Amino acid sequence: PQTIRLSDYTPPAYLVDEVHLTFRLNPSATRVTSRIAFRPNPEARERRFKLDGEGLKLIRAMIDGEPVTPALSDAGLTCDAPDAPFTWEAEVEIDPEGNTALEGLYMSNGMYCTQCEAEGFRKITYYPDRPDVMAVFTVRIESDLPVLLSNGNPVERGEGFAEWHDPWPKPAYLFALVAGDLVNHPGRFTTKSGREVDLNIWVRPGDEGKCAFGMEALRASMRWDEEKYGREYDLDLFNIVAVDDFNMGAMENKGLNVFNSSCVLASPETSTDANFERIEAIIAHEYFHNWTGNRITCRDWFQLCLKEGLTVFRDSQFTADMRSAPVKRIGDVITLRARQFREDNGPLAHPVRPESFVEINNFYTATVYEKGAELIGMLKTLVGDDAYYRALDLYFERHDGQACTIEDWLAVFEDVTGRDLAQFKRWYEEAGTPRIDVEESWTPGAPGAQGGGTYTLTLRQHTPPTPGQEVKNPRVIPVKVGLIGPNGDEVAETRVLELTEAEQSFAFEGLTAKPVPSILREFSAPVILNRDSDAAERAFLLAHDTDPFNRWEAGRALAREGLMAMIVEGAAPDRHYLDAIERVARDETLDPAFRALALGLPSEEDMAQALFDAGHTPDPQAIWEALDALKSARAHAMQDIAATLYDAHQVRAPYRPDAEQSGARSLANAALAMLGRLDGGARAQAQYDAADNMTQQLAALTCLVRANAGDAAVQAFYDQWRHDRLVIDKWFGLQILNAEPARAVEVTRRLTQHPDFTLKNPNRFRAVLGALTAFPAGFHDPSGAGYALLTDWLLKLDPLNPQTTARMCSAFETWRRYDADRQTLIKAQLDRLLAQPGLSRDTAEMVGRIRG
Ligand code: B3K
Ligand code: ZN
Repeated sequence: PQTIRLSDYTPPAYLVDEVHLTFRLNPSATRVTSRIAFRPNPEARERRFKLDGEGLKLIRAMIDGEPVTPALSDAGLTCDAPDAPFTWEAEVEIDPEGNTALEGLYMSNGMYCTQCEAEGFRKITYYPDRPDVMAVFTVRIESDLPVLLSNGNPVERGEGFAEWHDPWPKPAYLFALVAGDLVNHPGRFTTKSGREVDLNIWVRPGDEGKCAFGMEALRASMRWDEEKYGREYDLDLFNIVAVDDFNMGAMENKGLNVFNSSCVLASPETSTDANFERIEAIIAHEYFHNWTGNRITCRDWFQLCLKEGLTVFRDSQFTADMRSAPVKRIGDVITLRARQFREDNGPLAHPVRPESFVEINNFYTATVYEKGAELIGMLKTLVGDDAYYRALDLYFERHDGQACTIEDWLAVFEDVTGRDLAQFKRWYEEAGTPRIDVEESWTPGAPGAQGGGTYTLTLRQHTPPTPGQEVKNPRVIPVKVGLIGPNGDEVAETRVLELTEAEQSFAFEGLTAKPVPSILREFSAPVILNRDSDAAERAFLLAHDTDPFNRWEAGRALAREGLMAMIVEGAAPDRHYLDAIERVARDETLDPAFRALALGLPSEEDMAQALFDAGHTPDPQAIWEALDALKSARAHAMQDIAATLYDAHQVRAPYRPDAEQSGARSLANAALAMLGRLDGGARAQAQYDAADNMTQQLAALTCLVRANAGDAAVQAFYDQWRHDRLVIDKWFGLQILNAEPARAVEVTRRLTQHPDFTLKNPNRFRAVLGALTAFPAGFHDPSGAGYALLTDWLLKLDPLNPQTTARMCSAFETWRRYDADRQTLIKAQLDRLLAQPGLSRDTAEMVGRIRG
C-alpha cells in the first residue's frame, strides 16, 4: 500500500465549478449520474485528468457530450481531456446494501445514508475526491421513499423525486444524502441578522420522543457561535439525521449533519447525564464545523487538525459556558491523559499535523482532535483573549471559501500580534508529550525585612523520542503559575511563564515566607509535570489552591502516589489521602460535581502509565486490586459521611440534565458506590427499584453487579429495555466492565453469543469488545485469552468494516509496557492479524505501526 506524504502535495490539475448529481436509488443497484464542470487550474504543475473512484461500475462516460473510454484502475480513472473548460458526464452503479464498511452510500435499517469524510465520495462516483476542490452541488434524488434529503436548500419536490441545491462551494467530503421512512422533530432559529432557519431532527418512527434535547442544544449552539465568534448560519435549513449504523460519532455535512443515533437521541428514561452532556457537545461540535471546517476547510488531509482541533476547542468553550468551566476542564484533562497521552507515548505517536499516512481514516485520533485543541488553548493563553478573537476574525475574513493550511492559521496570529510563531509551530510538527521537571529555591529576605524573599522556579523541558522522530526541540510552553502562602492565602496571582528554552528560571520577589507553588494551573499545556512533593503539600493544595483544576490535580496526585506505594511496596492505603478527600467531600462550599470528580480515582490505565514511567512493569491485576482495596478502605473511612452525602444530594425536582442536577446525582452516586461496598447493595437495590431516569437506574445496576448482587436486576433491565438498542448497548458494556477481572473474558465471550450481538452495528461491537479493552485487568488476563478473543472478533469484522476494526486495534498500542509473557502473547495476536490474507489497508497500517 502506498504512503501519502505531506511533502508531495501538488495542486489539483482541474478545478470544479459545478456538480450535478442524480441518484436513482435502489438497494443493490443504485445508479448515480454526474455532470461536472471542470476547468484547468492555473496553479497546477501538470495537466493530467484523473478522477478518484473505488468499487464503482462505470456504465458510460462523456466529455462535452462525446463518449470517452477512460483507463480504469482500482483507485479511479484517467482520460484524455481538453486543456480548457469542459463538461464531464458519467453514470455509475453502486450497491448500498452490500456496503458494510459504512463509507460512501450505504443502508441502515432500510434507510439510505452517506458518509464521505475522508475519502468516501469516491465510492459514490468518479470525482477529484480531495478537499481543495470545492464546488457548488445540485442533487436530484429519485426514490419512492417519503423523505429525500441532501445538502443546502430544497429546490423542488415531486412524486418520487426531490432536488436540492447547496449554494456554498464545498469539498466532496461534505456531500450527504439521506433517504428513508423518517419523521422529524421541527424547530426554528432566527439568526442575529434576521434569517429564519428551519431546523429538523430526522429519526426513525418511534424515536420522536428523543429529539427535544438535541434541538435545544442545536439552538443554543447557534446562538453561542453568534455571540462568541460572530458566526451566523448561512442557509435557510439545517437538518440533523440520526442513523443507527455509523462508524463514529457524527458528521458535519453542509446543512445535513448525520449523527450516530447514540450521539443525538436522548430522553431521561434512556440516557444518562453523561450522555446528555456528550450529546450537547457533539451537536455543538458539528454545528461549529459550519464555519471551522465547511466555510473554511482543509487544503489536504494532513491539515485535519485545522478544522478538528479548532472545533474541539470551540465545543469545549461552549460546554464550559453552558455548564461549569472547571468541571469541563477536569473532564477534558482526564480524557486527554487517558487517550492522547497514551497514544503520544506509544507506537502510534504522531504529530498533530502528521507527515504521512497510508489510510487517512486512521488519523482521526486523540492527537489530532484533543491535542489539536490543546494547541489552540495554548495559543490563546500566549497571545491573550483579545488578540485571540481578533485573529479569529481575521481568519474568517481572509480565508472564507478557501481550503487552508496550518501555515495560514498561524499567519493570522502573527499578523494580528506581530509575534513570531516559528517555535510554536513545533507543537504541530513534533510528536510526543513534553516532560517538565521542576526545581525550586528560596532566598529569604534580610533578617527583619518583611517581604524581601525571592522564590525561584527552574523549569526543564524534554520530550522523549517518538517513532521516526529521534530528536526533539524545546517548545514554547505556557505554564500558568500561582503561589500560595503558608496560611493558605494566595500570595502571587496566576501568571503565565513562557518556557522557551530547555531550561529556564523564573523569580518571584517580595515574599515573606516560602510559598507553595501551584504550577500548570488550568492545565495550561499538554505536558507531564514532574515535581517532587510530599503528601502533606498535596493535601495542602487540595485544601487551599484557588485554581480548581490544580486543586483537583493535587487530590489526584495524592491518590496516585498512595496507590503506587500500595502496588510497589505493599503499603496500606494512605491516611493523608483518606483524610484530605474526606474533607473535600464534606466541604459544602464546593460544587457537588467538583466533589464527585475529586472522589474519582486514577484509572487503571493512568496507573499503568505512571508505574511504567517510574521504571516498574505494570501488572494490571495488581493495579485493579490496589484500586479495589483503596475504594474499600475509603468506604469504611467515610461510612458516615457517605450516607449523609447520599441523602443530601437526592434530587427531588423533575429530571433535568443540567449541570446542577447532574452534579448532585454524580455526588450521590459516588456515595452510593461507597455504600455498596458496605451494605451488600441494599441501597442500590432500593435506588434501582425507584429509579425514574437512566442515570439513577444505571448507577444502581452498576453497583449491584459490582456487589455480585445484580443477576436479577440484569435480567430485569434487559426485559425492560430489549426494544431500545442504545440502552441495550449499555447493558452489554456494564456486565463486562463490572465483572471480576478473572471473569471478564468469559463474560465477554458469552455476550458475543447473545442473539442481540452483531458485527453489523459498530455501536454494538464497541459496547462488547470495546468494554473488554476498556477494562485492563480483564483484557490483560495473564492467560492471553482477552487478546485472543479480541483478535478473533477483529478478524471477523475486518472484511466487513475496516474502519471500526482498525480503530479498535489501538487496544494493543500499550503492549511494550507489559511483562515479557504478555508481550509475547500480544505479539502473537498482532502477527496473527498481519498474516490474515486480504487484511484491510486500514487494519494493516494500524497493526504494522503498533507492532513496530
Ligand atoms: N469530521 C467527522 C469525522 C469523520 C471521520 C472520518 N473517518 C466528525 C467530526 O469530527 O466532527
Ligand atoms: Zn469534528
